[in-house]
This record gives sequence, C-alpha cells and structure tokens, in this order.
Amino acid sequence: MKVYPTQNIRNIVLLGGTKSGKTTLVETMMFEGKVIDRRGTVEAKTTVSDNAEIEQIYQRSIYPTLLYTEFMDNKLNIIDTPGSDDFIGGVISAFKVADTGVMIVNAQQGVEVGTEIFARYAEKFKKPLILAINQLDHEKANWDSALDSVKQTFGKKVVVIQYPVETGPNFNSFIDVLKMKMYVFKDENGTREEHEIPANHKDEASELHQILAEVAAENDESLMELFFDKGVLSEEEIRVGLRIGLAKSEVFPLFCLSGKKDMGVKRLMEFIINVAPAPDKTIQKLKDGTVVPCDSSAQPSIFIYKTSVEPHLGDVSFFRVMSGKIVEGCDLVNPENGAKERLTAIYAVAGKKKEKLTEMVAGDIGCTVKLKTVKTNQTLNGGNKEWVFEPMVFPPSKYRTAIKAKVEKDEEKLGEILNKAHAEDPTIVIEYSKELKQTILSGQGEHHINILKWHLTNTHKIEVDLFPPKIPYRETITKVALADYRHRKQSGGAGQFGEVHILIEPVVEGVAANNRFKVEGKELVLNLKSKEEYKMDWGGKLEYYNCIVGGAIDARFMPAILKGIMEKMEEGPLTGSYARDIRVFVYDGKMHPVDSNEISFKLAGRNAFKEAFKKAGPKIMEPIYNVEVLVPSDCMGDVMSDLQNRRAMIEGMSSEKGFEVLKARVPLAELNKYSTTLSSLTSGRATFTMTFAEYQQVPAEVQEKLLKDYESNDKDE
Ligand SMILES: Nc1nc2c(ncn2[C@@H]2O[C@H](COP(=O)(O)OP(=O)(O)OP(=O)(O)O)[C@@H](O)[C@H]2O)c(=O)[nH]1
Ligand SMILES: [Mg+2]
Repeated sequence: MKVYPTQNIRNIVLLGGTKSGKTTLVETMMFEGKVIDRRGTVEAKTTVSDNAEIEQIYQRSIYPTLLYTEFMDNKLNIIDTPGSDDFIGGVISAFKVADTGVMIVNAQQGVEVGTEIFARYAEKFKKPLILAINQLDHEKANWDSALDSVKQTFGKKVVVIQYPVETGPNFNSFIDVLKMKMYVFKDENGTREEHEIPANHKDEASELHQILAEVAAENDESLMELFFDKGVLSEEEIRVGLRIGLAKSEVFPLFCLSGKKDMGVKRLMEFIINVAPAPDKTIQKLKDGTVVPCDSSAQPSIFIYKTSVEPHLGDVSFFRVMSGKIVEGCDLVNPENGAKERLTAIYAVAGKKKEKLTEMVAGDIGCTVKLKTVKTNQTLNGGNKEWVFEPMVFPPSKYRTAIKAKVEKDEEKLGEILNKAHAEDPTIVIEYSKELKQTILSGQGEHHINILKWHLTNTHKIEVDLFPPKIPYRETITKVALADYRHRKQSGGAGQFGEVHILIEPVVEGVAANNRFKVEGKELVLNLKSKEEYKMDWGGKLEYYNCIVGGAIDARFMPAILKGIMEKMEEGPLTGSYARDIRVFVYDGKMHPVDSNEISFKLAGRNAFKEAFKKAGPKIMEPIYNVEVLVPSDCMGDVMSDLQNRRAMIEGMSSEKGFEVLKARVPLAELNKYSTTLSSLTSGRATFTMTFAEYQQVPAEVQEKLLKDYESNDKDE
C-alpha cells in the first residue's frame, strides 16, 4: 500500500444499534475498495471484522475492529463497533481516533436506544455524524417511519440526501437529491446506473434539493448571498456548505443503504471522501486543554487508543498518528515516564490482516507490536516533545459481581489475567475489596462479564465462580451509651486482666464534644484530658478521648484500648461492616498489678465498644446510587414498577427525542443484575447509568434482616 497523505485519509467510526448492519456494511466497503475480492457474511462467520471466535459464536461484534478500504485515491480507516452498549468502551475508544461518525439506522426499527446512546456520545465528543438508513431491501423495511424517528431524534439538522423509490425485496434504486440523479442497481455487487429522475419523482426531488441547498447555504455567509441572488446552488457549492455544516455538527446528511446487497455503499463512500473532514480538520487536545494541529511536518506523536493480544503477534498497540510522520524502526518516548519505545514495524489494519508500511503520516490509524511498557491512553513522542494527549474517560460500571477461582492455586494467575483484561478493555474494572473480602469484577452488563468468563474458561483454562457481591454497608450510632467491660483470664500460666469503662456518642459535624452527659439515668461529668482524632479510610472518623482520673488505667494502656476499638470499627458490631463517626470517651477502669497487659486492654476496649455500640441506637447505612434510565415510552410502566420494587425513590421523568428519561435513587443492594432485568423488560431497548450518590440509613425491616443474617454467623468474642 502506498503512503497516503493526511488530506487523503478519512477516519470514520460505524455506529448503530445491534444488528443494524455495520459489520456487513464494512465488508462491502472493503469489497468496493478491492481490499477483499469476496464478501463474507455474519451468518457464515466469514466477515473480516467479526474475526474473533467469540464474535462468531454470538454472531455479533464485541470488539471495536479497525479496518481500511482504499477508494478514490483515499484511505478510509473504518472502526466497526459493537451495537450493544455492554461494549461501550470500544465505541469510546473509536470516537477518540475517528473524525466522523456514520450512524447506521435499521430500516426495520428506525431509531433504537443504541442510536440514541451513540448520538449522545457524538454530541459529547463534538464529532460530525452522517446518517444512513440501512437494510432498505428487508421485507420489513419502512422508510417513512424510520425517517420519522430519525427526524424526531436528530431534529431539524437532518437533511435528506437520498430517498428510496421502493423498499423491501424490490429495493434497487434511490433518488439522490444532491446529484439530482436516480441510481439503479443491476445486481448485488454494486453495479449501478445513473438515470434521469423519473417524471413522477421530479417534484419531490426538486423540493428536497431546494431544502438541501438552503441548509447548505445556512452554514456560510457568501453561500447564503449566492443562494439569495440565484435561488439555487451548484452541486459543488452545496458540498462546500455541507462540509462546513457537517464539521460543526450543524447538519446530519441522510443516506439510503442496503449494505448487504451493495446498494448505495459506493455513494456513501464518495460522500465521506468529498465532504467528511480530513484528519487535520478536527480538533485534538492535550491533557492540559491545549489544542494542537494534526501537522504531518511536525515532530511525530502517536496516541495509543487500544491494546490487545493477538495470536502470533503478541501485544498489539493500536494508535493514531497525532502529528508528524512515523517510520518503521523509529524510536519514540513516553513523556509520562521517559521510557523509550521502538516501532519495529507499523501496519495498516484490516481486522486480522496487517499490511506492513514503511511510514505513516499525521491522521492515519494503524498498529504496532511488542511495545514494552506503553499502555492504552498514553502518548509517544519523537524528538523532545512533551505532548500528552487528553485521555479517554470511560463510563462508570453498571454491573458488579464477585469472582473467585474454583481452585485456589489459580487465584494468582486469575489476578494477572484480570489485570490484562482491564488493560485491553478499561470498562472491565477489578478491585480487591478488603472490606468485603471479595474480588469485585465490574463491567457494563452481564453479557460483558460473561464474555470475559468465556475467555477465562476457553482461552486461559481457568474455571471461576461468579456470585453476588456483598454490599459495603456502614454502621454508626444515633445516641449516647455506656459500657463497662472486664477482660479476665486465669487458666494456667500468667493471667490477663483489664477493665474499661467507656461512653460513646455520635460525631456531629461542627458540634464539639461536651463533658456533661445524661445517660441511663445517671449524670456524668467527664474530665476531657486529651483528644485524638482519626479519619477513617472508608469515610467518617473516630474521636478518642482520654478522661481517666486518679490513674485508674495507666496511660501506657490507652493505645491498646484504642487498637481494640479500631479493630471493631473495621469490623462493625452489627454486620461486620465499617463503622464511622463515633466519639469514644474512656473515663474509668481497673488494672491488676500483675496480670494487666496490652492484650487484655485491647480486648476490653474492643468488647466495651461493641457493647456500647449496640445500646447506642445503632443503624446500618447503605450506599445509594443515582440511576438514570433511558427507556422507550411504551416500556415506561414496566420499568417504573420494577424500580418501585427495588425501593427506588423516583426523582423525575422527562421526554427526550422519543425516549423517556427516568431519574431515581436506588439502594445498591437492589441493583444486582439490574441491567439484565432492564434488558429483558424492554427487549434490550433501554439503557441506564448508575453513579454513587451517598450513604443512607436502611429501613427498619432491612436492618433487622441484616442483623439476623450476621448474628447467625458471628462468633462469640
Ligand atoms: N436484509 C438485509 N439484512 C442485512 C443487511 N445488513 C445486515 N443484514 C443482516 O442483519 C444481521 C446483522 O448484521 P451485522 O452486520 O452483524 O450487524 P451489526 O450492526 O454489525 O450488529 P452488531 O455487531 O451486533 O452491532 C445479519 O443477519 C445480516 O445479514 C442489509 O442491508 N439487508
Ligand atoms: Mg457488528
């Protein structure tokens, strides 16, 4: 392959709901560009894009796949993404390096929740969007309703470039109102004829052409003047206007397609090359916000947007050349740690097929192998450049599970593999929770996690158990309480003795500790001799007051008592969860001249704390999440009543582009497998996000159940 200059490169990301036809379309694009001479199909598991075994098993895309085609003396880099939002990580990484999104809308369904989600991302990342209604040859294709839903979602910015003459199995022609031609397809291999627009379509075509010219003109003052003067614009003038409008996301041009029958694909590619921005026309930012040019004559810089492990190749790093040009064998430096990396080979990528190149220029996307330490989201620079590109940010997880190797000796290997899985897909998050004593694996949905499990079993030969994770509850108290505890042990050898009297009360932020208490019918006045304050790793604090008078307990035993209390804070008295926001006053006690030692006071402190805690109006707090559900209106009732069964507090509802947005606060304990339920309630037409909000007291009946569950396991101390 020749080296394409920046102006002759277009980077696109194919977006759209599941089964809208992205993978089939890219196959046809490669066929049209003669990168392949036969088109595979998803059903026969022979597409270039869905080349992973697991993709073939499920007959759907799971990973973002980089491909290219060559057309009209341009290199078109295409990233085929999965339609399911379980794999949103791949879509986000594709957006990072692509300059234009091509949104594939299924003519059978019209806009789907996937369309909506990806459109939101396109907006967020300020990427231009081209729209295409695909599968127009399908017997259930419905142009009018698909177009309606597109207009509802994308609003006035949608401008029709083409419309079909007929849909369904007879689909073989469309009217192009930019070219003012009718395209007729003679076979299913892209052979097309250009015809005059037939008389019965002239009016509609002229009307749409006029709208198109007007929309194009609106993007540029001189075009607007021209349009006012002449009342028309030439094809090239319209293109100029669309180019400006598209780049600013002010215009969403709409196309007709049958990716499978190769109808309309060539026209779409022509438009992408003629109108979509070249890589140097889009904005790239550094981490500090500086906008930098995509200039092929500058010092080289590449950004790593994805890494994976491939058979025969090992570690593969996918990158976009952000500036300058890279040559085979060049050395680059990672500005974050000074590490040097040599690009021993650079490749153009068409799925599994890699074509070695001698050089690549700014704006191109490709891969290299065997880099030593560089990770996804990092930059490599040539010369003494210090550029660090703005990293990709991935959404919070919405599915949690605990994971454990079936055989203990596999645990270490499992840990390594999970860490690698995170490096390849940052939306897979692994955390060992000391608090829950579980390894928590989180991701974007049950299917996402099940794919990982499949790899563990089949690729790495490790059997694992997945089970519901524990909930990180918190414990605290609501009132003052007293407890005395004597620890005494006299069996054989040296004895143990320590007695501790404490008072505890809740910490109220901004209110200092008093020294007068009324508790259990007594009035106590304490001598607050000294105070220590500890911030807990898990939030909240412990205040520890020494109020001992008359040497009842030696000062040297105070740290031991504190240690016992701390242990109990770490394994709260109610359910073993972390405790927080408590004041402890040690005001009396007893020692034994021989038997008192640190261990005795530690145990006395620990048990006194436990007893006092239980009398102090203890309460369990649970994590509450902000949940936002995007749901088609007809499923709203089911989704709402399911949420109510999950102790949700509904906070608001609004309509957005044909979908309802439901906001609620839901306890984490009720969100186990929520993504799976939501998907089955709505046949996969809804999605949601969840983010931690706060800790809140659990209702009495839930607390009772938690206490019972814990007590049946709690050992006597
Ligand atoms: N009739 C018809 N069927 C199509 C067309 N394009 C794709 N299909 C079929 O639709 C199904 C899904 O196609 P894919 O190409 O896998 O769709 P996708 O958008 O890549 O799906 P995901 O990877 O799951 O997001 C397959 O059975 C295809 O054969 C088309 O233009 N016309
Ligand atoms: Mg696909």
